Amino acid sequence: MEKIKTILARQILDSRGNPTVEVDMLLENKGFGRSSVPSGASTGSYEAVELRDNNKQKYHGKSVFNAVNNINTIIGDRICGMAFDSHRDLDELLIELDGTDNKSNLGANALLAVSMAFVHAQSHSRNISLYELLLQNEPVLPAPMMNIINGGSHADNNIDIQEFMIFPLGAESFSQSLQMGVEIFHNLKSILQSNGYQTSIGDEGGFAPNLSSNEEAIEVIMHAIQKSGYKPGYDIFLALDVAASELFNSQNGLYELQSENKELNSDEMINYYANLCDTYPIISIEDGLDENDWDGWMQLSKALGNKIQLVGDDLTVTNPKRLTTAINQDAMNAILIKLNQIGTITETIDTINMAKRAHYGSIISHRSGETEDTTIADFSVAMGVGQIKTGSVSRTDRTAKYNQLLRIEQKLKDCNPLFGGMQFLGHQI
Ligand code: 2PG
Ligand code: MG
Repeated sequence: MEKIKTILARQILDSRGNPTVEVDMLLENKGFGRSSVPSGASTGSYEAVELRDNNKQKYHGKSVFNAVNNINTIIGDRICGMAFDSHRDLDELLIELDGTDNKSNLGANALLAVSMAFVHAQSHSRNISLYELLLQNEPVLPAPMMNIINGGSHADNNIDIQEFMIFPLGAESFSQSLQMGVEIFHNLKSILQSNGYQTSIGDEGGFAPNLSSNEEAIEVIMHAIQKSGYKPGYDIFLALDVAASELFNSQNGLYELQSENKELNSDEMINYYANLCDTYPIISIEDGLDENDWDGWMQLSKALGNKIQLVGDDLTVTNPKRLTTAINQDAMNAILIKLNQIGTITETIDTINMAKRAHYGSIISHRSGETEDTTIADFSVAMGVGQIKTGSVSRTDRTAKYNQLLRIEQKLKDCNPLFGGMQFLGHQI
């Protein structure tokens, strides 16, 4: 193993114009790795801590100079000159250096940037792709969940549900699924225009019109699917991320759907979803209920867990302890995986493997604030989980990941790589 020669962190900007951390790592054999970390808007309260300076005079309190300094001094002083057999060895040292359960000392943003830069440097130094370095079993090109209508805290519109995603499970390859998504996206734009709606976009590159209800968002997407010549429920399925923790009012225990003027308790929310699933080809619902509503999640699983994928995001925050609780309570059947919710590559892989052992699905995910970093594209192929959620098909922070998946698909074409869509349909239906 090569020794780490230098490590240099800096503050850069993310896709929302907020500061974030970037790291360059150089190994003694000139192996080089660069990574930058994303940032959420609808963050779960149990996520690892994203260290911000909170100095209102700078960047509205959002600068990350402390996290950057932690890398350039505390972490750099310790790891430069050392060689690590694997990312696990490095990550364990980072966790020890931080010394807290939630990475609040050095910052999960500091730790993750180093953890990711290390695997990039390793792959460069060995002259292999990142997905090859991290490969668990067989590579699988993931089916993309493409978020073509943005609402909730990712947009300025009135829609409560945060993400309306198309999921082209009927495609035969990743590139075909992307083509379907792009065609539907452009048809959706012209349908919105001809209905007199705005086509400005939200944080994840999807349209963000003001509509009369959440259901109307689904209706226009259904129309766009049909206009593109695809069959809903056969070629294209729908996936929602409700981000219900953002809708939950802890004062009265009710979920507020403002666009529809409704206040619903957990049982009523479950009925609301059951009706939507009866009417539309919805195959996956993420964060259908609040991050603390464990009883509600158990009921939701009983009601819909045999029919669709129920995904924990804020509920489980890529954390093995929260995932263990979910498994023990049978509260969901899939987990959203965000590296910065837990803070190192190794812990993220451990969480995925725990989900696999429980026969849970895993979806590798971006954050609403992203950078040009494409680590999650390679990571999704290497983990073989078959699903990725990385936004709409516009804006470079989102398309950078899809474009990297196209490169990987091209590289793998002679071995006819597995595609997650078929894998998913094999499992679920
Ligand atoms: C989510 C994510 C990504 P954020 O809720 O799943 O789409 O949003 O990064 O704002 O938490
Ligand atoms: Mg979510």
